[in-house]
Amino acid sequence: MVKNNKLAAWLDEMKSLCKPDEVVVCTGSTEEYDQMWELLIAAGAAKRLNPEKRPNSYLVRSDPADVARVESRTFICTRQEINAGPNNNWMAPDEMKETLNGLFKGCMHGRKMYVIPFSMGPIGSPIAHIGIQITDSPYVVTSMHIMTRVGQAVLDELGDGDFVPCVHSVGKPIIDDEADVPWPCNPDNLYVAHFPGDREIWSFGSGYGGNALLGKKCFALRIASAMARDEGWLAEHMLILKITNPEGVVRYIAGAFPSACGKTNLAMLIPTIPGWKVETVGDDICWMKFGSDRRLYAINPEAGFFGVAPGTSMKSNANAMLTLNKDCIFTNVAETDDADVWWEEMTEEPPEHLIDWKGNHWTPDSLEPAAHPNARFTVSAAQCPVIADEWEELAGVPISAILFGGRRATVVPLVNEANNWSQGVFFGSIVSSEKTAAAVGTIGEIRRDPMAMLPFCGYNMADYWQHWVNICDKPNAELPGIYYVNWFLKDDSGKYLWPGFGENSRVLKWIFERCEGTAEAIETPIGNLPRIDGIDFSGLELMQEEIEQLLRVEINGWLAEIPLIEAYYESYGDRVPVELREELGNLKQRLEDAKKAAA
Ligand code: O2Y
Ligand code: MN
Repeated sequence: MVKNNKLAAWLDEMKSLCKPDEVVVCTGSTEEYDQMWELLIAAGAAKRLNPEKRPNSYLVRSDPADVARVESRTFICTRQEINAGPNNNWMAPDEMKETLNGLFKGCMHGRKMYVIPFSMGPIGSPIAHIGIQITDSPYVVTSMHIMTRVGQAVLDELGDGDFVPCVHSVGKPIIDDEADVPWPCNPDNLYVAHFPGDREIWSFGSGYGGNALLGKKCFALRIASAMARDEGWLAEHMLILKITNPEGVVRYIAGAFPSACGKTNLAMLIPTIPGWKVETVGDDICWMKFGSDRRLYAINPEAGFFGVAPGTSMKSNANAMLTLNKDCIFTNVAETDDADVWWEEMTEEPPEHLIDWKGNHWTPDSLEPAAHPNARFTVSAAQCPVIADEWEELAGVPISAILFGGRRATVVPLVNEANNWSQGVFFGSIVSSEKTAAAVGTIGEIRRDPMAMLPFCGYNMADYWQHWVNICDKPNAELPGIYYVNWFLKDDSGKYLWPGFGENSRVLKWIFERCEGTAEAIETPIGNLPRIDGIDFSGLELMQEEIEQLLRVEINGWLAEIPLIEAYYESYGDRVPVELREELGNLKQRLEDAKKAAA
């Protein structure tokens, strides 16, 4: 029952605004989950998969106009535009509230309003926070059951405390008993609006993923990043790994990677080096707060994985595939003739016949992909065969190292250790991927994705960097080491130099041993690199020349990068931390000195 005064008043207000036929407070029970599926099946949005092959699993087809996060309709509503920064779309809070009040008026007519009390993080963790989402989408209820912790236990934990109100509607009231559509949405009036000042989220018009499951990107990153700034912690777009060495020593590593850099694969990596073990704590989001020992402790605020299906296979990510054997939701994948699922690259050969994500017949001769490229699986993290025992530890896990990774064919070496915290923040701020293929010996068009947070930082990116810099002001803080990694270097013929996947464990081993103080590094103008024999490359078919390329300090390449970074910093104006400008200036000086010395 609802005992929280703020919650009771807010629910009354939302009920009067949205005018649902009924209000249902979600319990998080299995019965509730099953009921939602009955509704979705009856509506024609979902289908139960073959229970022999995929027990208790469902296939959902969304409206083809509602298939992904929509950054162009995502807004940060701060009083002053500069506080949202050039990295965000901005609208003044009053103006946005007026627009939303108009859109939400009567928007749940003919539908039920589900009230979802959810915890981001294990219930009761000092690092966790609570949200309440209202929604008119049963699909959102099922997904929130998997992706967060839902129900009465959350309300009990909340007591009279504060929560983040998350208002969601698919934006399609049912008027005059008209027939409903299988996947109601309103893409022409889409808004995903964040109010960091009031710590509120309002989303209208989409039922899909990051637009609609408001605990994920909206709360756990955009609103939480602003909360973290105000309260001295970090809300990051990072995976969390547990690594155990052959002697049984354990360390935890967090890592930020932009999309399409194999983040979920790294989170579930199967190491190729004997005796080493890698387990998963989280695959997408990481909240870190200081513990009483002044170390940063991390939790995965989510309870499930919402992963991209296409490209996932026993070869690329066996642990993800094994996670998906039962109790899953698949959205916009293809359906096989025996009522199972398929997506591109799941098997080497595609089936002879499928029903594609739009519900049409599909054969290997079809011109369109069978699954939508952003087709997703939703599954409980507890089902992952390599989930770490302590993944729900209330205190979190102590982080020893932070990885920042991009996708660069040249210039950025396989691994580079920051000399200190501010150089590490500098690395995070310049993380980049090539948008276009680079011609041999050139740099392709570069897209910066600082800390992999470009679409997810809930305030001005330059202020966010300052917050990162300031983290080291905590007296006697024992901060993690910071490492810039790049799995995507190519040789002159355009072939990847590094095999990636499980072999990334070799780089993790070096980082682990740096944390232990047992591995050596060479100080270079760009940071601390492994010696040429510092990484265990044994058993890999790498030539000496290739190893040298992987660990090379490309003085000219970095010098060419300096004006690009200067221009990029300029685009964030005078709020860029002086510490980062100094890092850039010092890097330039060291590179010029090294060039002179080599001449
Ligand atoms: O397209 C969406 O709605 C989801 S985007 C997403 C989902 C899971 C993990 N990461 C992401 C992302 O865009 O980083
Ligand atoms: Mn993500």
